[in-house]
Amino acid sequence: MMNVLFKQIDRVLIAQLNRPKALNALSSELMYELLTGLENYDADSSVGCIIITGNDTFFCAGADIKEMASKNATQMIEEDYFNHWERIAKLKTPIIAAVSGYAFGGGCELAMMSDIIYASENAVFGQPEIKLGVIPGIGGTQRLTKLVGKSKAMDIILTGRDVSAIEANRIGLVSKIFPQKDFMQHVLDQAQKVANYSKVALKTAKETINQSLETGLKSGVVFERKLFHSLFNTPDQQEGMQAFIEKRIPQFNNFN
Ligand code: DAK
Repeated sequence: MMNVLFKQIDRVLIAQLNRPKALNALSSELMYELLTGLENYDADSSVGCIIITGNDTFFCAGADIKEMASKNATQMIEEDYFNHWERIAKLKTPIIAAVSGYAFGGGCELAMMSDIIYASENAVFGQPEIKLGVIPGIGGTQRLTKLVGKSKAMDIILTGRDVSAIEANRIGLVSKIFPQKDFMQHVLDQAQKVANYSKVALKTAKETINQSLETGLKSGVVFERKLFHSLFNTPDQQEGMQAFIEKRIPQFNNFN
């Protein structure tokens, strides 16, 4: 069985985790399929936005505990376990995590590696690794802290408690909550909106926002301005501004 189902709707690529018997736990096989699939679509100019999702009741219950359980530290270090997952964070196309139901451990971390997290009303987030005698290992301690601040991150990671969609939205983990009914349609509408903009502008915006997490304000603003200037060398800038002046919808280069 395929662990990930890929489906393209217009300019939006939907990657649906599909390992229902293990609540979409992230086995090596599943991650291999997800990573290679996403990297291929990332390079495809017909894809302007990616959605990663699960199903109505679970997004993903985390790294595969059964696969990890018997490993020792030597194996983990030798394999540099989880290191390759960072390839998701390197993708240039905007990624939306559409979370309905559980997003625990690596599932929550996968969502945080995405650019936007939309949650259904029934979404539940958590980093329960502490209950297993470990800590988040796919960026959770770092990304959660950057998103919600030290105090909340400590509370969530040290207690391993559940975080409801409402709380996740309030503390800035989630971008927006949509009703459970027609959740995917709401997400798709947002994704279509993003996907129809200029891809080069989208990639540049994503890169610039991510840079703000790595750099101070002054150099970050310089970085932004340089990329802003460089966009004036793109046909999409010409088209976008000309269309505004002529009061028509822009036809970005994506549609070649
Ligand atoms: N891995 C493997 N199988 C899982 C799983 C997981 N994460 N989560 C659920 N399953 C499996 C269950 O074992 C069960 O399989 P069978 O018994 O039917 O064979 C099936 O999915 C259905 O699960 P439940 O029967 O438990 O379903 P419930 O609805 O009762 O409960 C639940 C749902 C999500 C509350 C519960 O399944 C649960 O608590 N799951 C574990 C959630 C969790 O702890 N996630 C964090 C995973 S650990 C590191 C290395 C590793 C890590 C960190 C650092 N370093 C290298 C530094 C760990 C990372 C993680 O993500």
